[in-house]
Order: sequence, then structure tokens, then C-alpha cells
Amino acid sequence: MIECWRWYGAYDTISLPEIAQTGATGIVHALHEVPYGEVWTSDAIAARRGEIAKAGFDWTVAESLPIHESIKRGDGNLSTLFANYRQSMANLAANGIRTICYNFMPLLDWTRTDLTAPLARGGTCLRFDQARMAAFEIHMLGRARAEDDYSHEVRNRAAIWFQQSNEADREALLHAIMSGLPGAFDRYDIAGLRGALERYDGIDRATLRANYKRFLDEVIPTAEELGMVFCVHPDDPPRDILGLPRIVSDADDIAWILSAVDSPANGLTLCSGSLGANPANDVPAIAKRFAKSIRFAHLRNVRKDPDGSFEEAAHLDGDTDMVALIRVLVAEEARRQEANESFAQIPMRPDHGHDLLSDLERDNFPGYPLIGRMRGLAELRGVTRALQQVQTHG
Ligand code: CS2
Ligand code: MN
Repeated sequence: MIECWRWYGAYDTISLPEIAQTGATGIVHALHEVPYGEVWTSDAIAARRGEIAKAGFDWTVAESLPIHESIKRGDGNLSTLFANYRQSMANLAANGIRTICYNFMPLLDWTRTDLTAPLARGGTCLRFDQARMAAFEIHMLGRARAEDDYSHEVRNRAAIWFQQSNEADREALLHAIMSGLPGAFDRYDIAGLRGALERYDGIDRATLRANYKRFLDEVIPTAEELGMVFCVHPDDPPRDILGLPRIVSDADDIAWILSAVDSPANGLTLCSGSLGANPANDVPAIAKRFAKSIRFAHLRNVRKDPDGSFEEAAHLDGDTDMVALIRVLVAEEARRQEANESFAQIPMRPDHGHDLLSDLERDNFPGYPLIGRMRGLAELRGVTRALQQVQTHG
């Protein structure tokens, strides 16, 4: 496994020399400052790669090479957007970056309703609360379509939360839902979000899948030519939100994606935290079933409530059996090495982390603190090393 760390470049308050002390050797990075749909130039990639190399790291994975909303919506003529995307791929490959993580979530990337939920022993975590999300969708946005996504009981609690909330509570909820990644993409207020959602009117699951297939047809042959691998990141949370369909949420979705274009370049980012938020997803079993297609691993854990809410647990402590999952990854790496396959080692990163100790005084991106992720990485490293030894020596 290649131990990696997501670094947000100029947007990050955590420096490369600090990351070096965590023991990670690979950097996961994107040119976050480039507006979605524009080309990542070779010069800009080379400069960033040089900066990363100078600090002693390899730029191991490009995450994400973002997909413009027009491609997801399937708006009219997309030839320029596809050509730009392929140009960015070629520029990455020319600079030795051959693993591309992306996602196909309409409109919003990962979504939480609370960025600082307290932990029992101190520190904070990210939380997704069903009633708050329902309050946002149904009462703040006025999305009647979203009502079907919630139980009667959750809708009741959502109505009560909304009635009792003040302006500041609603602002904080909007802020939590809209935060996510840094960079040059649209961020919305309520009115803006309503407008953006209208542009998705009429786009159901089947249409979104067709648009996704069209994207894969446009880029996977190029990835093959360039010797690159693509790995789709699952939806987070893995279910429809804002009344929009999500199509990368479970084993059936993954099977559909991998068979939509059958190629070794069409692969998967196994994100245990994203998939693990759906009680129907058995993450180690999913990893086992699709092991050959896993090109990147995001390792983190979640603890679920019966109503569908969840919070991010310590890396080894949530509902997902991380030891079982890492065992699958370690076995798959051994198989690839044995078969002399390229991309034998799987890059991993401790996906999110808790805000712990000095993280609490530091301004970092939600989910991406230094100490909390370092704790996660250290725990995962211990499990991995032990299982690697068992794999080799029995
Ligand atoms: C994150 C991803 O929530 C998560 O699990 O790792 O959302 C990530 O930020 C991108 O969506 C990957 O393309
Ligand atoms: Mn992830």
C-alpha cells in the first residue's frame, strides 16, 4: 500500500514538511484553483509536481480531476469539455501522474450537516443528521421531491427543528452542507441552489447513467492509450440527496459502472467511509468482489444510527471491519505482484479524520486536520504491516 495524504496546496494550512512527519510518502492533490472544465496545463502540473517532489513526496494520485456539471447533466454539445478533460489527462500522464480519482455526484460533493459534532473523549467529528438534512431539503429549499427520501418520523423531527431554529442555526446548516472542498467551483446560497437544482429537472437515474456512460466512452480509451487508471469515488452519503439521483452508491451501481466500459483503466476508489454509511453495504465484501478494479483506497469508518444518520468514527472503531477490509487489499496487492501487473501497489489515504488536540485551534478544511488524520494513518499502518507479514509468512 502506498501511504498517501491529501494536500490542498495553497488552500491548505498544513504544510508539506508537516505532512512529511506523518510518515506518508505520496501526495493526493488537484489543481484546485483551476475552474471546473478548464485544462490543467502541463506547466502548472509540472510546477506543482516539482514543489511536491522538493518536499520529498511523489504526487501519486490526482483527486479529483473534476467533471463539469454540464457533462453530468448531459447539456448539448460537450465536445470542448471532453477535449479539455482529455488534454488534462494527457498533461498529467506526461508528468508521470497516472491515477485519476473522480466522482459523479450531481451538484454537491461530500455532504455533512454538522462539522464539529463533539466526541465523548474530546475532539470533534463530522456528522450527517437525517432530520437536519430533511429540514434543509424540505423546509429551507422547499424540495417537495425530497420528502420521499425520509421516514415520517424523520420528517416530523425535521419540522420541529425548522420551527425552533433561528437565522443563525439555518445559516450554520447551509454552511455545513456547502462546505466540502476548496477551490474554483460554484458555491450556492439558497436561491442559487434552487436555480442549480432546476437545471437538473427531468434528470432521473437512467438519464444520469446514460450521461455517465457517455463520459466513460469519451475518456477511458484515452486513459488506456496513456497508460492511466481511472477510479470513481462513491457517493457520500451513498443515497439520493436534494432529490437528485446518485448512481455510485452500492455494489449494483459499481457493477454497472465497471461493465459500462470493460477496461482495466475503468476502476474504483474504494472509499470505506462513503460506502459504509449505507447499512446495506458490506464494505469488505464489496472490496472482495471488485478487488481487481480497486486503484485507490480511502480508509475511514462511520457509525450509523437506526434512522440513517451517521457520524465519522475513529478509523478502526466504527461499523466497518477495517481489518477485514485491509486484508482484502493486502491479498489483492500480493496477487498483482505475483502476476507482475502494473499498479500493483494500491495508494491509500486516511480519508477524513477527527479534529483532535491542536487541530481544535487550527483552521483546517472540515475533515482534513493534521493530528486526527495522523492518528488514523498510524492505526491503519499498524494493521497493514501486520497483515502484510501474515500474507508473506503466514
Ligand atoms: C471524500 C470525497 O467524502 C469523501 O469520502 O474523500 O468526497 C472526495 O473529496 C471526492 O469526492 C473524490 O472525488
Ligand atoms: Mn473518500
